[in-house]
Amino acid sequence: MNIVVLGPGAVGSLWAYSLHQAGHSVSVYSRRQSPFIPLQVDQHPIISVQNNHLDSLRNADLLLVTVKAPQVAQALTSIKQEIDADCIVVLMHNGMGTAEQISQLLPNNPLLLATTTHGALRSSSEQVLHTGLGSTQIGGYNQTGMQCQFVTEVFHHALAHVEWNSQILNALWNKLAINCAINPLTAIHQIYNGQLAEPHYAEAIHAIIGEVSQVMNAEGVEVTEQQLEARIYHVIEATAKNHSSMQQDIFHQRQSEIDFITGYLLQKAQQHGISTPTNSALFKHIKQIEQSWIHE
Ligand code: KPL
Repeated sequence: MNIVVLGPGAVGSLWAYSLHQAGHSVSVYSRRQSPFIPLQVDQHPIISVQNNHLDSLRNADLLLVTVKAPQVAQALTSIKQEIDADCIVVLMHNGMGTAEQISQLLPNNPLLLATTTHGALRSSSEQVLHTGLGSTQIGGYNQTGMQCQFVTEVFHHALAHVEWNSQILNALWNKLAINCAINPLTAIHQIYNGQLAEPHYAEAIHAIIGEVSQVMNAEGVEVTEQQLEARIYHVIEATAKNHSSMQQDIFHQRQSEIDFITGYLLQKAQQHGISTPTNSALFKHIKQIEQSWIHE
């Protein structure tokens, strides 16, 4: 397939490299200016892929979008004219809310959503470390996207394990719940994920989960508070020595994904008339931190 990866950060580069090694014609679109960029995963051979190559984009069968949620709409708007109406668009990032934006921007394209638990870390401008073997779920968002189940094989062949999920929004909601509990707290307190297991965070986590589970149920996602709590503490333990993406964004004074994590939750809660005082306070706190940089 002709595949373009939009936003070759750590996860995007891992996929670009893996899809290239699986025999596909892969190029990337990035903020970098050079016509070719080198890619390497761990100690595997370095490859060179075309960057910002208009013809590759025009001929793309599949566009894998791995920029962060706040950049998705802007990145796709800038190249919209060059995307063929048959090109399959796959969104892969933390958070929710971009699918609504992109299905309006590219109404005719098959739209798929994916969530992955692979760990990837950029160690230099060309090298990415595959820090954790994970799995990926993928599913259709619109009618034509739902007919693209074959993409599962393409992705699975490149970087196992990949499963088709006909209820992909449920999977994204479950990931969102984990991000709502871990990301704002670790960012505000500037702590490792594992520190959230300390007893003084239990009350806050419990309150977050209570609100998130109500919104999930109202959205038709069946889940109990107990199930969410068990999953969240499992991730806290499994990623104990990691910093969350929001902790990193706040530390480096970069715009966080709060609008597409807690912000998305609050938007849905409001539509269902569910009160969310704990998540609202966390949302405001992160926003205040982000706004304080502007005045520095
Ligand atoms: O997805 C994550 C993130 O950091 O954004 C978790 C699961 C919380 C792992 O750090």
